[in-house]
Amino acid sequence: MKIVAVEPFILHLPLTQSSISDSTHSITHWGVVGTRIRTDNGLEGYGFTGTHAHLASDRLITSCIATSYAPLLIGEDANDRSRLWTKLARYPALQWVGRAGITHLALAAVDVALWDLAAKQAGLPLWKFLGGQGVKTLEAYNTDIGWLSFSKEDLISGAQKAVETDGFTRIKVKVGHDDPNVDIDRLAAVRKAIGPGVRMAIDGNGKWDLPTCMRFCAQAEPLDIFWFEEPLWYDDVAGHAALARSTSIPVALGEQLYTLDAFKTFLAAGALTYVQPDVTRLAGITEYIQVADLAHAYRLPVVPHAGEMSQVHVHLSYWHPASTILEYIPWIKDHFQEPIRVEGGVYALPQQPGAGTTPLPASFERHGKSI
Ligand code: 0YR
Ligand code: MG
Repeated sequence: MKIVAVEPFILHLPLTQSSISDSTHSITHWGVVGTRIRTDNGLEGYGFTGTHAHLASDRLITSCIATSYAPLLIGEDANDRSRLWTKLARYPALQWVGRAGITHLALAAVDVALWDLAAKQAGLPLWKFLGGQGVKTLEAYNTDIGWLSFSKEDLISGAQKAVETDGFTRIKVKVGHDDPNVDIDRLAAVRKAIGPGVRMAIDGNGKWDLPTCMRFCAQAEPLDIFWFEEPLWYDDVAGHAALARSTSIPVALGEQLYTLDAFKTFLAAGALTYVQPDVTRLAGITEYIQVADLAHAYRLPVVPHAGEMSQVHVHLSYWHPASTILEYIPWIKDHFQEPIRVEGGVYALPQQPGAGTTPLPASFERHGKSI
């Protein structure tokens, strides 16, 4: 299966709300930035990273794919995923300018496209191609009800609807106001509205410092918080370890970690409990598997961050034995040949061959940007 074309693309897909904010970002669109890879047997693989739909930085990613990676891929055997990953990641001139960041996001897209191709060639959904169902039931948690930009009233009614009407048993609420008491007040109101049985995680998106987090956690503990995600600056290993020691609320992170080595450092320091790798920020499925295996060796749960809005992670989570639950944000699903589907709080098992990454032709026409 020889690679004959590498064709990068940029899609800017509108959110289901007009805009949302967490503690550090405000966005109106999700960026699906990646590549199609064509092979001589007529197959097309798709892989992409996730961005905040900023055209200038998205073009840095597609430029890396088009000008640096494509020449290294054309003519190669698409089935040599591991060899090609190393060829691209360790190409001396590229390694010099980026072991993380833009080059890594670009490599993520390429690697996912190669896995998509392999599964399509086998005629199997990725989870089956990888070895079948290691997890019986994959529960979804709803992030889309909990944005920081929502008023307290909207937050409560959205959480109630997710639980009572849609059947979610898990939700996530964003925190990170300048005054943490505002967050305590919002979380207490949500807990009161949804009752004690629903799992409620929270996500700070790296905004607060250690003393703020410690004080906040002491107040939040009675609210039965399932995990506190990205409480501190993304790279602060010692800070997360100190926080983890000081509170009974489990720490979660990973969506901003680019490498296996970064996960190793956090895990070895005892700085996190819920491990959140993302195929769109790690260099694809190849590196994701290494991280999931590493977490499994620590007997910690793997709960991927949905940089691809779970189109790929639903396959990986149904396959990998360390997976327990998966984030749900329904922003981009309807732009794909096989959209993710959650019913009664549980993910449907994908059926179509591939990694779930093939966008619809109409979405390219309506939302494609020039690279
Ligand atoms: C919006 N999920 C997250 C979104 C989300 C961010 O900026 O990208 O909140 O990725 O933290 O857990
Ligand atoms: Mg997060």
